[in-house]
Amino acid sequence: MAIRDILQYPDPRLRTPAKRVDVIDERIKALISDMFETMYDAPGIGLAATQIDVHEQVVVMDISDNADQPQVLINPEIIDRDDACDIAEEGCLSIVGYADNVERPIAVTVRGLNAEGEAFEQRFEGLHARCIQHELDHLAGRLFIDHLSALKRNRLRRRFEKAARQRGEPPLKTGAV
Ligand code: GNR
Ligand code: NI
Repeated sequence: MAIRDILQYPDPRLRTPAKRVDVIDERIKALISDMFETMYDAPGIGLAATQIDVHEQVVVMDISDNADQPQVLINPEIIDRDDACDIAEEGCLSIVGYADNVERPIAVTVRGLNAEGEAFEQRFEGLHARCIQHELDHLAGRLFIDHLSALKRNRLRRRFEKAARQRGEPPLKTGAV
């Protein structure tokens, strides 16, 4: 088990679409275990493999107060979404120090595999539904700030590029984020 580093926006690797998992082998099991350790340590209520620079469709989630409801979603797909939306504040372990309101469907039905490789289909509501949509965005290379206005996003990009420069990271190619 190991806590892995979480990529920080505007790292262009956060834009990599994740590939489907073919076989749930020891490597994927170790990945899941490291993802839980990294998520609980942060702490966060969800983590997509993308965030630790592994571009495979794996999500871990636990929205409970006691860290006792771990859930694994492999190759997750949203197969149905409610028409009704609500707006609530989101944050992201890859965009530390910024939170904002995002509008999303209030419930989604998800199809995928669990940690044992068994197929599931489940309807999620409330914070569960919001977290899943946020994590599935990560697997597609999207971030919650992509749902904000272009004005806000541009302002945030400049702010986080400056922070990255101050950490001594190399400048990005124009248009990379
Ligand atoms: O810890 C997290 N909290 C959160 C709050 C509202 C909506 C989504 C989230 S997910 C976030 C952890 C994270 O960045 N997952 O990708
Ligand atoms: Ni996130």
